[in-house]
Amino acid sequence: MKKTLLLSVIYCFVSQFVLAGVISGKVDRYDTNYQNKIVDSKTQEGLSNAKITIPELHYTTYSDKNGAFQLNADVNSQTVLFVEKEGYKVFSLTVDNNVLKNPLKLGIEQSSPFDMQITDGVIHLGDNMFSDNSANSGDFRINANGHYLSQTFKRPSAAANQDVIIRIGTIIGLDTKKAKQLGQNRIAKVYSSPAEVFVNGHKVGVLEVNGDNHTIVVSKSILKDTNELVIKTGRNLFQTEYVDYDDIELANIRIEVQEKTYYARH
Ligand SMILES: [Ca+2]
Repeated sequence: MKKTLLLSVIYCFVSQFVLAGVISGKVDRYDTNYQNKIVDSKTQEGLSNAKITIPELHYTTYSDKNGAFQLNADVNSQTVLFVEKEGYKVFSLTVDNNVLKNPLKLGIEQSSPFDMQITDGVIHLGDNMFSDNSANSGDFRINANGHYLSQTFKRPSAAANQDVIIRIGTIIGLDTKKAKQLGQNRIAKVYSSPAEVFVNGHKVGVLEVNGDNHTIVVSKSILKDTNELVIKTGRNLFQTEYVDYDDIELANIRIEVQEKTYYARH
């Protein structure tokens, strides 16, 4: 049941991509050979020497000359798997034992000169107080760095007069009403407000659902040469005695230029 939900979430994000006409973060089942594989998302060719990590487990491995890799990691609850390779965008995926039980074929996308990776590793926001039934609480081994993330970024030169995209590779642990409705946590009654995303003090989006590859468009009208991105985690709406921040994990945040527009103009 859990696997079905998870895969639905993954497929849901993949379909969003197809709809948006963006080729990125593709994940599908690899049925012909029971081995995990890293491929180029365009050519489908296996990619050698890609680095596969699960930071919370201190696990690292590399793909072989055919792009194949084995994962001998025990992932009891959801955590972030990264794939990194020179010349490719950092790829991240929510995994657990159910996901890893079946072979994964992960398509990674060639990097664009306009992308700016602005976070490294896994960032935990919150207060380290969470229910065992919270979405994916089991893997919260990183102490919270506070209830918000603040990061500055330069406006990409290719986006002098256009919107940019904030791409959040992976989100785990949101206990919002929507996450609860989707069966992403098992808390009986309570839920939290969504995480909020601000650029230069303007609210540009909210994060309500766990999963991979969230995108938020930032209007050129609020962009400056140097910008501040702030992501604030939500708070438990049923705790009035004190503030209980939603403990969440974010990974793989980058700023992207809408390349189609860029290439169309040049
Ligand atoms: Ca909390």
